[in-house]
Amino acid sequence: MSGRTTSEPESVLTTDSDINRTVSSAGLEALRRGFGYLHSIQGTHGGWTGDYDGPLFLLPGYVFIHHIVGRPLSEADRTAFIATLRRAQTSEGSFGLHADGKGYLFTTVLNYVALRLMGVGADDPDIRCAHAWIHENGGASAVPSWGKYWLSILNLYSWEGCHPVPPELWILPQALPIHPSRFWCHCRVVVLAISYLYGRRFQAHVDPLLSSLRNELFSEPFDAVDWPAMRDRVCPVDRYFEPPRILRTLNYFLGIFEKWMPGSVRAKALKTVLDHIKHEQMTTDFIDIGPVNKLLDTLAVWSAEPDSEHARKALDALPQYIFDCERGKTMQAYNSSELWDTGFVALSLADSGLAGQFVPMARETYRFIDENQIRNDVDQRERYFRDPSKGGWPFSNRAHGWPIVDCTALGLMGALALAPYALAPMDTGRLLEAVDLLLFWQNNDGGWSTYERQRVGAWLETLNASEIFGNIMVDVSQVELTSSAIQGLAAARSSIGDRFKPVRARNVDAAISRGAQFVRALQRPDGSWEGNWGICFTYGTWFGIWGLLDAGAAPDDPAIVRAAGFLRTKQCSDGGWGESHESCTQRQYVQHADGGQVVMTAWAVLALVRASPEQHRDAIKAGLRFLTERQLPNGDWPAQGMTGVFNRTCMLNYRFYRNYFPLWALALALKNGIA
Ligand code: LAN
Repeated sequence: MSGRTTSEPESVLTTDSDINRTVSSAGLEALRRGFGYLHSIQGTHGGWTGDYDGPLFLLPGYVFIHHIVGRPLSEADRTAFIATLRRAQTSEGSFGLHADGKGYLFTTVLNYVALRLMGVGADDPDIRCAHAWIHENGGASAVPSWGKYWLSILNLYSWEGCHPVPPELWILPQALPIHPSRFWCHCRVVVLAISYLYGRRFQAHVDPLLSSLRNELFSEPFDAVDWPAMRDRVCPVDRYFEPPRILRTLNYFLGIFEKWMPGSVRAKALKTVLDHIKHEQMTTDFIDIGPVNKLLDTLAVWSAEPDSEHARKALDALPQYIFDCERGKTMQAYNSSELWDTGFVALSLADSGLAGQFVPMARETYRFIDENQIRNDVDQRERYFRDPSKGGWPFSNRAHGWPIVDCTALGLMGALALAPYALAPMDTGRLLEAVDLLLFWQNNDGGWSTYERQRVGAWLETLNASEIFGNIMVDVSQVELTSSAIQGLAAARSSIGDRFKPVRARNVDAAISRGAQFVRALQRPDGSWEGNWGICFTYGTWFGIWGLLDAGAAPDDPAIVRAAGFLRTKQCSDGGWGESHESCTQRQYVQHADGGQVVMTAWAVLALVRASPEQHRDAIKAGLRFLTERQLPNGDWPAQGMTGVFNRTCMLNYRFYRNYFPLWALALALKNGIA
């Protein structure tokens, strides 16, 4: 971590090395300005809080709940939400699945209903435009299943039009491979909540506004809709894939089963499901793992016990998902991305060698990481299908409580990197807990998944009934998670390896090399890796390269050479790298229409600078120039396209990616004598 902190003398440029020196002082200046900016917006808790936004199917649910339970939105929220939604509407009247996407029937219907419930009239021009688009696309009866569930809850659809989601799934023997405890946790908790609402056929009371919406949304009269025939009808624009035959067969049998389900079994299953929902709420301080189950769980508990203290707490916690973003006030995709952002600030600051000039910032950053490590497993964790949590780090904050593989690796690396600036450094024992948790999470194939060890084969993905998302059923091993775990374990080995017991030392070595094998096996023939959570091949390839290097691969390892070669072919003429979010959905590299993007340029430079600074010197320099030229006078960078993704189709805006990734790229380049 020895950055160059002396200021460079100004001189007349005569030789190449003079040019390098001047550029490098520009690089250093960009770093100082960039960290200065981050320092100016650091929170009092030591972390960074910003937009974590993108999906357009969240705010409607928030509005629906307030309508259903009769808690009016504040006037300020109502006005702000309406403005945000109007801004999100496309010129043709539709709403995308996410803020940068093409119109979907799903989100157009949900946002239409939300606007109407917030008091926008049927004759409003934006509403009329959305109304026309809905009807041009077949009317609301053809919304995908998630839309069908929401509309049924609002009593704007019939549960008869939905494929069954029986709560009895939860009382099946746990050993069965299709037991929902084996699903990816995000899918599992959404299925949990829907199965409750479906199982008791919860519906809102029809008021005059809902009754009018029944007339507005469908092409035929509401009472004439053939609901069972709608179960498989999905607007083609929204569909991400055709349902496989096995799923259609399963749905058929579930339909029969639903008709014959004895009331006593249903009652027992509903009781179990409600108990699981409450456990999820209590172990997350009523935040819940994500925005969708937060909404549905709140409604489920309210439907069961509207006047309870528990239901009140769940309702009171809803605003934790609301944030005033660059796009307007809206519901976020998580309760925040604070730990994730703070962890990357920690690493980039440490690598810049400038932490000594930003001591209060470094100290507070460390404090946030320290205070947000998860200190305990959840109560009765096995009964509620939970992995251990102790020693892990979450994506947002400790109150949220769900640890994640790469967030744990990042928290661990951040704590190690900034330890010299800590007022009270963490106990090594706590860092070793993180190491052990990472070891626990490794899958049999040598890779790591997102939140949990993989619990069922990838074949279960064929039962993905979402219609609009890919990869939701099974938490399989992935390049980003595997690379992060390798990086975290390798960092721990080199900083606190002397505190490892012999067995832990052996396990860490073995885990890293098995992880590297997994990463190698995942590399595509063109040298790239496909990312799952950032866009897309640029992000995945950065992780692939770093994972292999941290596992001990040499820069001339053929896998590294091929990966760097892939990135080199994607550099734009402006010196930057720019990949479109279409890559994630199409699963092949798509160039961004606007040329270089700050965030992807930073990822590519980060990858190349460690792959081989000498060999890629010119490409790196062009990338750095692209970055420094675009930095704003206040040290920030301008907002550009979406940088994150989930489940292949839905994009996200990680607000601070445009800050710490360029800074980190500059820092590592300077450290390697380029800039
Ligand atoms: C996230 C956010 C963080 C993200 C990383 C840590 C960056 C990643 O490396 C692993 C996966 C993870 C934890 C992740 C998984 C899916 C999430 C939770 C999200 C993208 C945020 C929102 C998304 C969640 C599924 C959205 C709710 C919508 C549903 C379809 C249920």
